[in-house]
Amino acid sequence: MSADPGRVVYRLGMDPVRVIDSHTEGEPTRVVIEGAPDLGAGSIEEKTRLFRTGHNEFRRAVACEPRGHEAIVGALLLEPSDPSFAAGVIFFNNVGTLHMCVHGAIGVTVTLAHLGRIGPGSHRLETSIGAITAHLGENGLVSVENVPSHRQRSGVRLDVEGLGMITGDIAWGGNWFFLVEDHGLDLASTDIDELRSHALSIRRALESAAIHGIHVDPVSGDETYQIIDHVELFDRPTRTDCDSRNFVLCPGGEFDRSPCGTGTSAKLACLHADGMLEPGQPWAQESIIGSRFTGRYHEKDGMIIPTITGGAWITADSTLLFDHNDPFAEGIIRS
Ligand code: PYC
Repeated sequence: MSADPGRVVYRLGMDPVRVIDSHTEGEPTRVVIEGAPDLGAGSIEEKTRLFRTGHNEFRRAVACEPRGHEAIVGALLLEPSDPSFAAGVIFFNNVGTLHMCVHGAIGVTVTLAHLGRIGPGSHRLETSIGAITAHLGENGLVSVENVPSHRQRSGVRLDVEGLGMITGDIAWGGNWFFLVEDHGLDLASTDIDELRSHALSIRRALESAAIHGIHVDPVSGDETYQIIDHVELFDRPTRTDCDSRNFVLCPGGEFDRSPCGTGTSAKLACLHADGMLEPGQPWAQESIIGSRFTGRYHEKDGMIIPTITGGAWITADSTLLFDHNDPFAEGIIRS
């Protein structure tokens, strides 16, 4: 961490930024309501690219300390490209943008309801990797129909410092995941630092072995390598109403307090590929802090479409202020 106290770092024209905070099964979401940078009038893909490449200071100012913290997922609300969407959204965190974030979509949905912009029913959200649908129930629970998900490889052997040889699956659930059952660890909420450190070692081993997710462009068929930036470990559940318990390492090094909606989608894709879960059959995923999502899927074009259900609660409606002389107006960068 560093800052030159004499340096004036306020240079972005960072006007006050109004945010609404919520948590989804323990995992925080910060929705930017006012004060976001102008991303032009292009497509959501173009706006996401502009935000990713040109607005790191804004992203860090909102997501990182001292106004935020490392576990926050931000959601930038945008005018959607057509009125069939309730909103466009870009998800981001302490290190960059996220392809998708299901707990964040649940947080966005309760935030839009809190603002009186939507009521119970189904609402489409536009993201750079496709449309998702959030259903807000009368009971306050939100079900998100996620993007198509699939398992790319199974039985991937990986030599990991501190764990030895492990086996995992690579799956896409809106983000890339390496899913591991045979890690030999107890997923205890008292051991989070140790779990984090092992999950980071797994991610380093994936990088060293040049193991990637492969994105296939649906139109051109072109393949691009994408980093596997989420690691998901599984264990037996402690709750009697769950099928499994997980620990999820997020891209910025934090762990997901919720069971991770894209991670649960990746898990459903693996269960489907192994013939262990039928379409429509519920799967209840417990998080490392004991919260719960339920997931189901239906099949479409050789992939699965997961629907993930959970609750979210508003925690704050606030305005972030940026003093011209604040050396950490653009967030604290951890090196
Ligand atoms: O719920 O998809 C999710 C998610 C991704 C990163 C943190 N939460």
